[in-house]
Amino acid sequence: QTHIQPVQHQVPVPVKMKGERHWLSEECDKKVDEAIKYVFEDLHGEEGTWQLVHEEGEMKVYRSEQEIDGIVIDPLKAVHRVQGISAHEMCYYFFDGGCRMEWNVTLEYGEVIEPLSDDCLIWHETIKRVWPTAQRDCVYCSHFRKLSMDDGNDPGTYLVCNFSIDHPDLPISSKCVRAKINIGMFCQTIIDPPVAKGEEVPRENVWCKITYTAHVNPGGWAPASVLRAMYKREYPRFLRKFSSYVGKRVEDNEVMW
Ligand code: 18C
Repeated sequence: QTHIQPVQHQVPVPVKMKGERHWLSEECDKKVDEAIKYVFEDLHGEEGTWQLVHEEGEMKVYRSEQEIDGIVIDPLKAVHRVQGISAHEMCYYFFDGGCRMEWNVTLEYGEVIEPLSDDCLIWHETIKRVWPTAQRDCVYCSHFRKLSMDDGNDPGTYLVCNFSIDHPDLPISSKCVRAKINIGMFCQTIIDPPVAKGEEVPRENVWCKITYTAHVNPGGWAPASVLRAMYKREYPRFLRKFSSYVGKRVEDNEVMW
C-alpha cells in the first residue's frame, strides 16, 4: 500500500554558510541542495514506491525497498511534529557532537575528529554490533544550515546534513565494516495557534515539523530481513527519544528562533 504525503510547494533556499570556508564547504553546499531535494520529493518520485512502515501519533515513517547486489539500501523518509521545540533547537541538538552519545542508544562510541567551523564538524562513530553481522562504523561530516522560506514570515527553517566522507586519519579498520550515510534532518517552526504580531510566543504554541531523510548503505552483508526489522524499530525509536531529549533540554529556556 502506498501513501501520498501532501506535497509542499514552497521550497526553501539555503542561507549563505555562517562559519568560515574549509575543505568540505563545497561538498556541504552540494549536500544541502541534495537534502532539500529529498525532503521535497514527492513520495511517488524517482525512488520508486514508498511504503508507510510505521505510524505513531504525528509520526509517519516511509521507506522505498531497494537493494544493490543483495545489500539493502532502502531510502527512508520520516515526518513528525513535536510540540514545544523550535526548528533551530531540534537542529542545534542534532548537530551538537557533545550530546550525541546521550540520546543515541545505538552507538558504542562516537567522537568529534575535526571541528571544521561553527557549523561543520567531522565525526566518527561505531554502532553497537548486531549478531550475526560485523560491527559497523561511519565517518561523516555534519553540517548545520539555516534555510530561508523567503516569504518574510518564516519563524525558522533549519537543516542538518550528515554525509559520509573519507578521512586520512580514519582508514577502514579490520574491526568494523564502514557504513555510508547521507542523512537530512529538516525542521520547520510552526506557530500553532498563531499569536498576534509583536506578542511573545509561548513555548506551547511552538511546534517543530520534522522531515528526516536517510540513505544508508550498510557497506557489506547483513541479512535483509533482520536489517529491515531493525530499521523499522530503530528509526521511530530515534525520533521519539531524540525529540523527548530535546524537549527536556529546552523546556525551561527561552525559545531559540
Ligand atoms: O541520524 C541518526 N543518527 C546520526 C547520529 O548518530 C547519524 C547516523 C545515521 C545512521 C547510521 C546507521 C548506520 C547503520 C549501519 C547498518 C547497521 C547494520 C546492522 C546489521 C543488522 C542486521 O546521522 C539517527 C539514526 C537512527 C537509527 C538508525 C538505524 C540503525 C540501525 C542499526 C543499529 C542497531 C544497533 C543496535 C541497537 C541496540 C540498542 C540497545
